[in-house]
Amino acid sequence: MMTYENIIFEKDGGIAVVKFNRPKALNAINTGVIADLNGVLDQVEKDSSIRVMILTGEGDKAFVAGADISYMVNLEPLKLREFSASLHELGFRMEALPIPIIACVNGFALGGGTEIALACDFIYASEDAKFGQPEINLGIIPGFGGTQRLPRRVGKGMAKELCMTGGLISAREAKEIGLVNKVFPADGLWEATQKTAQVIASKGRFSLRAIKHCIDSGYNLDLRQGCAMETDQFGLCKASPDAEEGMSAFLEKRKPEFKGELK
Ligand code: DAK
Repeated sequence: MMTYENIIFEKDGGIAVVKFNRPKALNAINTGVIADLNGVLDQVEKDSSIRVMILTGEGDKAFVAGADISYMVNLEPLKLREFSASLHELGFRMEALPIPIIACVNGFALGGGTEIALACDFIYASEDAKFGQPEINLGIIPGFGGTQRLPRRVGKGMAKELCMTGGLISAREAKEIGLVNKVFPADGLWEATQKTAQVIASKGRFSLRAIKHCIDSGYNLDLRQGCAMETDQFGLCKASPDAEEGMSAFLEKRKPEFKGELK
């Protein structure tokens, strides 16, 4: 397994555990983090034994406290634009990954931190996690999807309030607005996330990919086009041995064992 300077990457059965590892800078994102995460995604894409990925932060204080301000402060506008583009490419890559990604938010998830969590499939958070888009306090705007993915998740009004005030919200408030799926006491977050990851890892790879694709791509289509896409993906499931295994297991009153590969 390759090692990275800014990220810890471990495999636990079918689960890839990926930790942002710059705890002294509260795991702020710089070009090194982006390069390392791209390297991890290269590895994960090639390893068919990995069924699900968990993204979290090293240390007990932060998931990611945003883009690295000490890096951004010296960038010319066009370089800053390049930095934003590389982050957007990373977000699209995470969404295109054929396996689910769970954001396990264990502390501050600010600016780019909230945004990278939004590029994951769903978010679990500890009670003391904090979310927000404080870029406006720096005289800039969100540059990694905060004005785009956030309103799609929580609605335009709430997204505007968060981006325009730069205020932080608690994990409970984040759950109330639909940003976070579930909130756990800090010492129970990891176990709960792992448990859900294990449930997902036991499912069929093709079904997981098809669900992710249908929900993400279908969200931007009208209902009829989205349903047409679902119909195709539904039919395609039969191309994977997992469909036969799942239905046979039900009829034979046993637990299914999904082993299908992506075709
Ligand atoms: N960047 C760099 N260093 C950071 C950082 C960050 N975002 N956040 C924290 N640190 C560093 C602190 O500077 C401090 O370093 P030392 O002084 O120890 O060397 C260390 O982490 C511990 O932080 P504090 O001492 O401040 O800890 P506190 O508990 O007092 O406060 C805090 C925690 C999270 C409330 C505070 O650190 C804070 O407000 N941090 C900044 C949060 C923030 O504004 N985040 C948004 C960043 S802007 C774009 C792409 C993406 C984005 C924008 C544009 N394009 C490229 C165009 C996204 C932008 C952002 O994310």
